[in-house]
Amino acid sequence: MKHPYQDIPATLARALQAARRVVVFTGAGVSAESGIATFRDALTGLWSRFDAQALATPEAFRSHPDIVWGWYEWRRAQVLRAQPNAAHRAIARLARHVPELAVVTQNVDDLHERAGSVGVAHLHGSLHAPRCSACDAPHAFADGTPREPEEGRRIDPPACMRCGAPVRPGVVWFGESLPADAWEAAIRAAEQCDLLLSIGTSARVYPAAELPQRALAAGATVAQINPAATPLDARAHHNLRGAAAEIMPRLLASAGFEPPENP
Ligand code: BV8
Ligand code: ZN
Repeated sequence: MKHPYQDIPATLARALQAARRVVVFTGAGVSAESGIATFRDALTGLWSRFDAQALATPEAFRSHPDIVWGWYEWRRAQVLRAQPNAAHRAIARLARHVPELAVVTQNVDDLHERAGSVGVAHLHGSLHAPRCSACDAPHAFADGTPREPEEGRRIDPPACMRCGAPVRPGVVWFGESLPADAWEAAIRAAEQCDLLLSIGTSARVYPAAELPQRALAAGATVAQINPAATPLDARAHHNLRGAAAEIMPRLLASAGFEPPENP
C-alpha cells in the first residue's frame, strides 16, 4: 500500500505541523472545482472575441459598459449557483490547527467566506460589492440574485441612486490600485509568516504575485499547489502538481491535523 500521503513531502508536512503563522494565498484555480471558470480560461459566447485582461479594465467599462456589466453579472450568477469545494473547506478547517492563519485571495467570489474562512483579504475586490463609478456610493443589488443572464448577454449597468452615474463592479481592474487595507494586511502577513501556501494562481498578476516572493525573502517556506507550472516554480520549496480540492485535505491529514477520510 503506497504511503498514504506520498504526494506530500514529509518536510512540508512537518513545516505545516510546526508553523505558527501560515498564509494561504489563492487565485482562480481554488474555485475551479466549484465550477467557476478561471480568469484565463478562454471566454466563451459574446466575450470570446475579448480576453479577460482587456475586459477587466476601466477603459472597457467606459467604452462598453453593457458588455462589461453583462460579463460580471454572468460571473456573479455563476458564483451564486456555486458551492465551496473541498479546498475552500480544508482552508477553513486549517484555521483550527494553526495559531495564526491569514487567507489572502485574488478571487472576487465569496466561496472562502461561505466555507467558513474569516477575515479574508480580497486584493482584487468582490463581485458582491458594486459601487457607483462616479461618486463611489455602494449599490445594493435588487434581490441579491441576478436575472439568469445567458452567456454573452449585454446588460446595461444600473444607475447610481444618488447621482445617476453607471454602477460598476466592486472589483480592482488592471491599472487600478489595490485596496490599501487589504494590501497592507497581506504584505504584513507574508513578511511575518513561517509558511505560505500559494494555491491555484498563475502568479502573473502584480502586485499580488509579489506576496510569495516577500515570504521567501523573509525566510518562510513556500509551497505551491497547481496542476500546471507557474513562474513561482523556480523559487517555491515545494510544487505539488495537482488539484487544490484533492491536495488540500491530504495536506492537512499529512500534518496529522485530521483523519485522511475527511472530504
Ligand atoms: C496596479 C479583478 C498600479 C477583476 C484582476 C508589466 C509587468 C508587471 C506588472 C504589470 C505590467 N503591466 C501592467 C502591470 C500591472 C498589472 C499586471 O500585473 N498585469 C499583468 C497581467 C502583467 N497589475 C495591475 O494593473 C494591478 N494594479 O498595478 O496598479 C497602480 C498603482 C498605484 C496607483 C494606480 C495604479 C491590478 C491587478 C488586478 C487586476 N484585476 N481581477 C476580475 O476578476 O475580473 S486580476 C485577475 O487575475 C483575477 O482577479 C485573478 O485573480 C488574477 C490572477 O489570476 P489567477 O487568479 O492566477 O487566475 P488564472 O486564471 O490566471 O490562473 C488560474 C491558475 O489556477 C492556473 O495556474 C491554473 O493552472 C490553476 N488551476 C486550475 N485548476 C486548478 C488550479 N489550481 C489548483 N486546483 C485546480 N483545480
Ligand atoms: Zn453615484
